[in-house]
Amino acid sequence: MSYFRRLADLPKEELLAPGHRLCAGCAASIIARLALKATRGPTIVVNATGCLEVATTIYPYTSWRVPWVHVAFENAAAVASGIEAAFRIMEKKYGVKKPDIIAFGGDGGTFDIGIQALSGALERGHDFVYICYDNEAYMNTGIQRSSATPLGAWTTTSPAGRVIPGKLERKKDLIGIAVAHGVEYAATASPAYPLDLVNKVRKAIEVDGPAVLHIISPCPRGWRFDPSETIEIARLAVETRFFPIYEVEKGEYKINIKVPKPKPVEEYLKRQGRFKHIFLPENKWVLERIKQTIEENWNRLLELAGEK
Ligand SMILES: Cc1ncc(C[n+]2csc(CCOP(=O)(O)OP(=O)(O)O)c2C)c(N)n1
Repeated sequence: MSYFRRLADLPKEELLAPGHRLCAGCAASIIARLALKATRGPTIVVNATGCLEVATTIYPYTSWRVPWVHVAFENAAAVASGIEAAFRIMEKKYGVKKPDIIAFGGDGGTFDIGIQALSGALERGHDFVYICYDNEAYMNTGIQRSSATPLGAWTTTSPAGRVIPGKLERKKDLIGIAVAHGVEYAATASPAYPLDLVNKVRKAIEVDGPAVLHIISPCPRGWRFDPSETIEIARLAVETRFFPIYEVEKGEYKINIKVPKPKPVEEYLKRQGRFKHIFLPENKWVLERIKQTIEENWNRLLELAGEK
């Protein structure tokens, strides 16, 4: 079910105010703006440290037009759990309306350092939405690799050179991890498909229990592309099957954006300086491995979605 059919149906109100200090072209602000348009209100946002948090709340200013809680790097899901548990009791005792609770974390704060808090919250079944905006590295502290950094990408801690050709490991399957906890709703999204994104956030909010969204968040600084190209890059990630858009509802996988004729992944990789070295003759094998990874992942999803 789609809550919003056209972009014109989205609320005009901006709950993330302009004037924040995120970089030009940063997708995290687009994702946060869109996600807040899906909220029913009242809403409470919990934000793990990372670019989104530090750049929107430089003292004494804030861009958040909803109640917002700063938490440490590792415990966004734990704090969201506590807020939800408190409201559950207040609802029962005093009839207070439970707010929409959204936790935002970067990939470092989600895939790596916040994974235990997230796992605990999902297992306990708290009613909240966890949104990972995935810029595929620890950007706020200077582009260090995370377990969400894709194979072959240059970062400052997976430097491409004579010793290694960028990151040697593959990306972790965050949605698979969420689904393994038995969550009712988990999905991926891209800011290049805003209606799909907003409708998924709304669906995640409406679920009675935890829901996890994994959203690709192109980063001009860390991925090395021009800030004007963010949405194009976010779309190419989908059109090349590099970042498939799918959802899992009560364990059932569904690919939301079919890509029958994928564009060559080179079109995506060549646009980003972080993959520049992949096109050197000695790194041909890395490109081949990237292609193989994409194909394996797509086939895995087709199988899970019963489309094979
Ligand atoms: C326990 C802890 N370790 C390290 C830091 C320093 N730190 C702050 S933000 C950040 C990077 C965050 O990366 P990510 O979650 O991917 O978000 P991004 O900055 O990319 O938006 C780090 C390492 C911290 N605040 N707390």
